[in-house]
Amino acid sequence: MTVKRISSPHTGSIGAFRRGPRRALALVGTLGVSAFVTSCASGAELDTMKPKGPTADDLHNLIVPVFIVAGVVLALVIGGTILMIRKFGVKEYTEVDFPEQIHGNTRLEIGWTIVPAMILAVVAVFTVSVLQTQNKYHKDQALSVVVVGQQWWWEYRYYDGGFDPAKNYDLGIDVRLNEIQNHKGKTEKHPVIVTATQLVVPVGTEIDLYITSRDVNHSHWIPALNGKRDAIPGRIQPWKIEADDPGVYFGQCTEFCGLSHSRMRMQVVAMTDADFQTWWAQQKAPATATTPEGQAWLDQQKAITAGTFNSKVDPSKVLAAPTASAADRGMAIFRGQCTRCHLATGINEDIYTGEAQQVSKAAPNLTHFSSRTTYAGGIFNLYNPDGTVNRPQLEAWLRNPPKEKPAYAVGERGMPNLQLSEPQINDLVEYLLSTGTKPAAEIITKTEVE
Ligand code: HEC
Ligand SMILES: [Cu+2]
Repeated sequence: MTVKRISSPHTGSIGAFRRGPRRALALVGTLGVSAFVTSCASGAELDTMKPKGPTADDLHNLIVPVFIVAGVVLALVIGGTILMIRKFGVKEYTEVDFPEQIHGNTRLEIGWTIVPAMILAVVAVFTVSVLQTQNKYHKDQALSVVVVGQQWWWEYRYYDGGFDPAKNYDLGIDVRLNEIQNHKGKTEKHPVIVTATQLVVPVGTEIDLYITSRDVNHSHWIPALNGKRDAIPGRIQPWKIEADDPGVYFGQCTEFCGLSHSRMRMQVVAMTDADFQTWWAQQKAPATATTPEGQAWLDQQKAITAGTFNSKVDPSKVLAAPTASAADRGMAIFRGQCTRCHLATGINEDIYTGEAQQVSKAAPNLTHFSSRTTYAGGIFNLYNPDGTVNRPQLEAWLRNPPKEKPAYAVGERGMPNLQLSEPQINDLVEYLLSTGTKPAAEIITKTEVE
């Protein structure tokens, strides 16, 4: 009776093994092949196995030998199991087949404890050494970028002469960062360039990144250039990237962060040093109106804000908003309708409060918007592959943003529908297109998203 009770659960499992070595093999094979095929899909933007810079190379050089060792172990275990089944499996189970019950084999047990421990120890030596290089920073490096995640886009803040979280803090737009930093003994430092979605870097240079978030947890990941780094509100996490060659490297937020998490993408655009210097100079320059009429109006508006021109004292001298140029009409609409969220240096810094009407207190900086090729978390193309402007998409975005990209707009997460009229949309599009230099054709085609 007792024997039966012990043996009956075994009957099932032995039976399954006996029936299925071929089937098990087929299953393992299919899974393996499909994993291999999907991981090697050609042109996959987020391919983790194609490093394009020294930091990513370090990771690759670690992961490949570890995979090989793991593969050998897997082969031994699976092979051993199949061998056992073949050698000791029985066709028809009878109680006589029940194997002799033994307990303990000191040599074997010590062996299978020591061998894996040694394998792991060797892997640990290499892992720790790679971690050490990954975490080594050039303090006060020339180019540092503070990376801020928010629902659902990435901001890149460039600091000239380096950013050191131990020494610097940033007033104004960085309200959320300030709250978390202890100001004592720190100097105020402002970024010279603020941009969104596209991180432009020179090739062959290690770029220090300081990653944080203004709302919930996100994770910054450019697989060709380095691994993932979490963006956590209240923390600044150091990271770094370096690209060997000019090109475009795609990324994606990899920490679930709400409704449009999958639409929180980004791209690193790596340029030659000369191209980067040109980009840098263009980005640093403030935006201007496109005609003297528009600029005169803009200057007067700023004088009114500054209190150097009193419109009540001199009502006859008050200039009417520009009418001739669509871009300048759009600029005037921008100052009126968009300032509660967006900053465009040169256009509305006098009236921008530094706190966008958002949970994150930030919206993308639009100073040189048309020098980027994708927007709204890198899901839309500003230009078509032939270099012409993708106007219908930009118009659709201004017409009803939450329809184009799901957002909890009433909860101040994402751009709301501003009920703009068609003429307003037209003027705003012209204005937005006048804000920057169109990137090189190659960048346009390489950053193209589906
Ligand atoms: C209540 C805040 C708010 C207002 C007002 C607002 N926006 Fe936005 N806007 C946002 C947010 C937030 C985003 C980022 C949306 C995303 O990527 O999910 C955004 C994104 C954009 C983008 C894409 C920028 C990029 O690089 O991704 C453009 C262009 C834009 N807004 C134009 C405008 C214009 C023009 C106006 C005024 C008519 C305006 N916005 C008013 C909050 C606002
Ligand atoms: Cu995110």
